[in-house]
Amino acid sequence: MTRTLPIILLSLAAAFPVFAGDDNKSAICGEAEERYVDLFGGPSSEAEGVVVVTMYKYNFCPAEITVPAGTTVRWVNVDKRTSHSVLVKGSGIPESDRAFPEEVIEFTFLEPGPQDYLCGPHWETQNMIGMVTVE
Ligand SMILES: [Cu+2]
Repeated sequence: MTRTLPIILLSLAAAFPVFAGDDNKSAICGEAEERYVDLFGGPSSEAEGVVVVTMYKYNFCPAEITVPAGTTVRWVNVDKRTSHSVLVKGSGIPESDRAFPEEVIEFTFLEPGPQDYLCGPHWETQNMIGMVTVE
């Protein structure tokens, strides 16, 4: 019996990416950036007038950013099939519509301070949450 335990643990880790370590998360975000470049023809850091956060495999990439007040964040869904939303907690703005693959959601951050946000369909089951610190 005990010999099968490591296999069970491995398959649990595969089934629940929420338990994935930081290494796995940065690999996912690396993949997300590759998807972004394929779809939009250049790196996400070169998007004009906005700061891009990709949404991929139940992660926001990067999950935490710091921006000056007045910055528009553009969340870009680079997944192949999954749709995501953005809800900026405490903003008084309702949850966004779902963004399907290659669609975007934008939000302009005016209030200084840390602002938590989440993906409506995935924050609970996949821990899909992020934070924007506004300076
Ligand atoms: Cu999501």
